[in-house]
Amino acid sequence: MADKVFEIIDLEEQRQSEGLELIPSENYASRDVLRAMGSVLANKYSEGYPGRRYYGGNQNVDQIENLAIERAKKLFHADHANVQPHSGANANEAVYFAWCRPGDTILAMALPAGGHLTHGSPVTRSARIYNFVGYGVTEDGDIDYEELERLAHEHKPKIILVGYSAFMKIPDFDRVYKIAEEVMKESGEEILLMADMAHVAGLIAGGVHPNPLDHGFHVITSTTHKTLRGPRGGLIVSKGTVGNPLKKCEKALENIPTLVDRAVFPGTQGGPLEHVIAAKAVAFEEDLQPAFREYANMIVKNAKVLATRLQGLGFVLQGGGTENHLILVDVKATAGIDGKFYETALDQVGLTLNANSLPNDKGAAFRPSGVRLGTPAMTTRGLGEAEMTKLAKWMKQVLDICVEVGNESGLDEHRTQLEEIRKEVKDLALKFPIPGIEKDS
Ligand code: DSN
Repeated sequence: MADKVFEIIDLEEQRQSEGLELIPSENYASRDVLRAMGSVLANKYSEGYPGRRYYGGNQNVDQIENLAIERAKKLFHADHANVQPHSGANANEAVYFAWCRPGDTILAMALPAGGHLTHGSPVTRSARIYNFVGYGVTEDGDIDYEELERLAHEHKPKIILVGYSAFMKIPDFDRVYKIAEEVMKESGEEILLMADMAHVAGLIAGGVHPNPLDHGFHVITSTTHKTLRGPRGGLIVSKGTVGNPLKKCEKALENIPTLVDRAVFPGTQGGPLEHVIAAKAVAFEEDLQPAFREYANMIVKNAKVLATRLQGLGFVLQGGGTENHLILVDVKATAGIDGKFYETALDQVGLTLNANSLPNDKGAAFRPSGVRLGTPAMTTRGLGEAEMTKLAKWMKQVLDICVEVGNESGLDEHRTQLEEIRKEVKDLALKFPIPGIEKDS
């Protein structure tokens, strides 16, 4: 008899197929990516790096990891890639560890402004070890560069970090580079310019978003499962001289590749997940194809159309719209309800997104005033302008129901109407099968 786990996986496959995934950090990996992840590579230990392992039997694994490294370098115009981080959080942790001592200052976007937990939120390990100083965003949703500049001069950080999980503008990497240069002149100390591009890495790879490494940044961290459409995992790419990771090297920006390698293993991780690294290699090859450039372009196009349609229906959007894949709706300002209630109601019709805090949000962390959504997953399924229009219409219908009933328990009064919308969502979703789980005909 099949394990219960597989029954539940089937249910999840059905949920994904019949609903529309609007969470901007999720996507659908291809069947080849899934196949590599479920391979015998999962059986292997390979601590170390290609050609320098602490275990025997790595002749095949070495080839795979080298492929992943070479493809990642090509995607991001990098001198070096480390494909071993288990996640984006681990990738960030490794870069901090590579460059900072405990107590050193890191200047990063504050969490309430759209930054990520691992950029120094007080509840994380990183905040206990390093001294994070947070910059914010302006009224129109852009990075507050004046504040960033003032804080950089005041605190002389060891790292300036540009990265976020709820930000809709294209960062001005040149401006941050210039700020760092001025501060370095004052202090005589090198500053590491780090970009956490987890959300937009696929847009960079697809040529529709600037690449921080082309604008003087030294290192990019990322996840591999968001817009890059690979397996769940992390990645670090950098500029500099690639040295022997088994040997100590001087702390200098030029040595960032080696410092990063040493910080990933043995600094912060043990055995790499070579089945996941194989899946990263497969995804990176897919990302290098011309079709991926079209995909990246379409993600942004869809996001802009969706933002415009939502605004046309009265939705208030943080920052007035989007320049990337991500939209932040101010649900409170739009309809006087909180983001969690709206998220719950949308879930009932098969539209999955997440409640999210807005800059300077007065709502509780679990009941913030906004919701965050995006187009990477829907674009993978092939949805376009016409479907974005339908989606905005459903979102408005559900919002109106929420306003009428006032809270979650009231949703039952509109069960029939919600089920009708759910059926429309399902009918549309099934017309756009998920590439990785399409059945053979
Ligand atoms: N949890 C991710 C997101 O949803 O943005 C960031 O790592």
